[in-house]
Order: sequence, then C-alpha cells, then structure tokens
Amino acid sequence: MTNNNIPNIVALAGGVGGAKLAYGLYKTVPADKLTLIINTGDDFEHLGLHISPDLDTVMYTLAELANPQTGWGVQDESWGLMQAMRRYGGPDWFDLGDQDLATHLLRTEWLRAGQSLNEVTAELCDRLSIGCTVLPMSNQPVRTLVDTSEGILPFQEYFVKRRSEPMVTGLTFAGAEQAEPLPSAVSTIQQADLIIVCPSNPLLSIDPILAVPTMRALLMEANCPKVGVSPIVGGAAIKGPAAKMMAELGLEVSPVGVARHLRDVLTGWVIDTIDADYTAELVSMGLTVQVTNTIMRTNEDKIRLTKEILDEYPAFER
Ligand code: FO1
Repeated sequence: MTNNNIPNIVALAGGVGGAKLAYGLYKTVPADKLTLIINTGDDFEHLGLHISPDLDTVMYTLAELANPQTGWGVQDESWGLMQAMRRYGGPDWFDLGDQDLATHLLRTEWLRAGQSLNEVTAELCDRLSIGCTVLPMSNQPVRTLVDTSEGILPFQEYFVKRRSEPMVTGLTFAGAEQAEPLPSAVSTIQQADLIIVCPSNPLLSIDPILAVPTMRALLMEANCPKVGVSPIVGGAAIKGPAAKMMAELGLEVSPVGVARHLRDVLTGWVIDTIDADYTAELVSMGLTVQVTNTIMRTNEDKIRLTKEILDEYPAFER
C-alpha cells in the first residue's frame, strides 16, 4: 500500500484524556497523515506569560516528556520557581514547573515578536521532534469563562484555583464568534478520511473547538466517518470534572448524554464494555457503536485502543 492510500486522520483533543488517544494515534499512524486540533479555550495570561495548557499537554505527551502522575506538565520537574514565588508571597495557585516555564517563556517571547500561536506551536513541536501536525483550534484568542454559583470565573480560576468546586450554570467561549480555524485545519478537515473526537471533557475541551463557527460547520459537513470515544465510563469521568459539570448543566451523565451533546459532529461512538447496555440507545440515535475497553492507563493501552478503533475504519482508497 502506498502512503497515499493511508487515510488522513484528524483528531480533536483537549487535556489529559485527549492527549492519551492522541499519543496512541501518533504511535500508530504515519506522522504525515495525522493532524491534531487542540483546544485553546483554557489558555490564559499568568504572570505575564501566555500559557496554553492543552497544547502543552499534547506536546509533552507526544514527546514522552509528560508527568505521568498528573498527565500535565513535565516529568522529573523541579519547582524552584514556585518556591521563590512563595517566598515573595506571589501568586502560587497555578503550579509552573521550572522546565515547563521554558515553554511559556519562549511561547510568550515569540508571540510578542509577532508570530502566530500556530507558528509558535509548530516551532515548539519541531524542537521536540514531534512529527505530526499539532494545530491550535484558532490563532485568535478564545477564552472559556465558567458561569458559577460564585459568579463568572476565568477557566483556570474555576478549574485550578477553585478546584472545580463552584456549581456550574453555564459556559461562555469569549471570542469564539470572531475566531477562525487555521487555513491548514480547514483543508485538512475537508480532505480527512476519518475524524476522531478524543475522550476529552466535552464541555471544556471539545465545545470550545466547536464554538469556532467555521470549525463546527466544517466538521458537520465532513463526509467521512467521525468517531468519538466516550470520556464518561460507568457513570463517571475518567479524570476531571466532566461528570459533575454535566450533571449541574442538566445533561445525562452517560455515554449517551455525551453522544447526544456532540451528535451533530459524530457518526460513530466508542463506549466502554461496562457501558455496553447503552448500545441499543446509541444505535437508535443513528450512531455506529463500538464497545471495547476504553481505559488507557499505559502507553500499550493507548495504542491498543487506537488500533481497535482504526480496525473498524480500515484504510480505503480515496
Ligand atoms: N492543573 C492543576 O490542577 N493545577 C495546576 O497547578 C496546574 C498547572 C499547570 C501548568 C501548566 C500546564 O500546562 C497545565 C497545568 N495544569 C494544572 C493543568 C491544566 O489546568 C488543565 O489540565 C487543563 O487546562 C484542562 O485540560
């Protein structure tokens, strides 16, 4: 088979859960056939630095640099910056490791010099020898704001400072209406043979991507299989506040609830064996359903799940 017959795969991803399947894809698919489109709604300015947590989580994961305990940040990290920050009584609610800091410093410097977020991301990926294409969902700023029982909180203040404790009443993706996808994302989606929605938080990681108007339209129009992996397994989120937030927003906390939420950009849905009883309901929604072990603890798990998904969508002549 020539490389031209290998499908072009586009995957949408956000934080730690998304990065796991992104890793599986990266290790399974030829790098020039894989484009990852990453949520930037979590980005923020902190201590004068531009921080892009989801881009960094994916980048570190692909480069085998990620902290295995947290899933975000760099492994074997040192925390001299945070110690010095505490000595000054400076803001210490957001943990910036010393190695991680280099990423934020370079990104901020290059953005200030006039490069786009996409150019900066490509440069960082290149220097970490990441072969596939990693694209921010937009070069324009989109910021997730969380409406809560304590008022409107910028995303990282809700998620990290307030540990996702306040009750969520709504979400806003400020700037999304004016944001546009990268031209390369547009053409790659139009030529995609398979689109994968990684098991990221649907409300915090996938919705901001879909809030970019052209992006949602492109994904809806894409005439290829569009398969997502449920981030809700056995009534709970694998990691993070997805289940709590879904319940607070009145969504059913199940693979069906997530599939319903993302229905217009899906043709297929992968659920865990423990949730097999939802199959009939998902099929009645018009979805192709795959039931398998979706828990990804090890790198082998990530690759196994990826291969199982790709086996259902075999390479086909374009
Ligand atoms: N998450 C935390 O829970 N606490 C932190 O102090 C923290 C710091 C941090 C620094 C850099 C980075 O890239 C990510 C970091 N995260 C931290 C994770 C981040 O808040 C979330 O993973 C995402 O924004 C949600 O996907």
